[in-house]
Amino acid sequence: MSSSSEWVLYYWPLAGRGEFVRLVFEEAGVPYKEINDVELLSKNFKKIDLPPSEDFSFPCFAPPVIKKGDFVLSQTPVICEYLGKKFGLYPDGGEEEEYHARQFNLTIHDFIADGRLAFHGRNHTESYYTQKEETQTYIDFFVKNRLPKWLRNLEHLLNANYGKHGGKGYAIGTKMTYVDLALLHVLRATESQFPAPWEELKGSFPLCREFKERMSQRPNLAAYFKSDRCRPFEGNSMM
Ligand SMILES: N[C@@H](CCC(=O)N[C@@H](CS)C(=O)NCC(=O)O)C(=O)O
Repeated sequence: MSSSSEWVLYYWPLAGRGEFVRLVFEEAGVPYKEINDVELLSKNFKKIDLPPSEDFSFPCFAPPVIKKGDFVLSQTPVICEYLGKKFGLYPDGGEEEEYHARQFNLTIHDFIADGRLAFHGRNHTESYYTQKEETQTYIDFFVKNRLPKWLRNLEHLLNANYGKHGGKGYAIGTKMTYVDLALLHVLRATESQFPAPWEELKGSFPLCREFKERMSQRPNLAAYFKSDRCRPFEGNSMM
């Protein structure tokens, strides 16, 4: 049971997409409780023949899901935007900037989804370990063709914003937003999953590298990364 004033995050007991949401809570310094019970999550989000057992006031397809009182929300980019707005991690430069933030955030989520698919070439709902050999071709293709393209776009986005705002160092506008946290997460996941290409490509993406180092040192985030709340990357799907 959770109290009506408490934020709850439902997610599998791993980093995964849940990490995007955790970073927003952690940077904002807002307490949250996690429910990582695999049986409960499976009942609600895996078994197609059962009605949801947990009290979700609005149907959700898959975790991460957040809940506070009666309010329930899923879809990671939407959750992060919603929490960002609530916790002051939201652009303040007007409507166009808000949409640019959303564009940037969704690009990051496309990158994560593309990377994940490469690890699940035969069946995207089955574990990587059941298709390790078959999917290696997809991983190789991703590393050669897709990874540099995604990173190039992220580098361009940072360059464009830094140029516009005299090198303020954020993804969007002149202040920290939920997009910075999403970008930090995807860059950490990339480095962890693809250490050799990350090293090889370092000359091509200096802004991304500097951004990742700098953001990781923000006090709340640095404390989180050192804490046992922060789970290691799985190493099997860029998450
Ligand atoms: N677009 C959704 C995707 C959610 C998703 O695929 N969640 C995974 C874990 S990262 C899951 O549990 N999927 C269950 C399923 O697709 O059946 C989001 O960004 O939140």
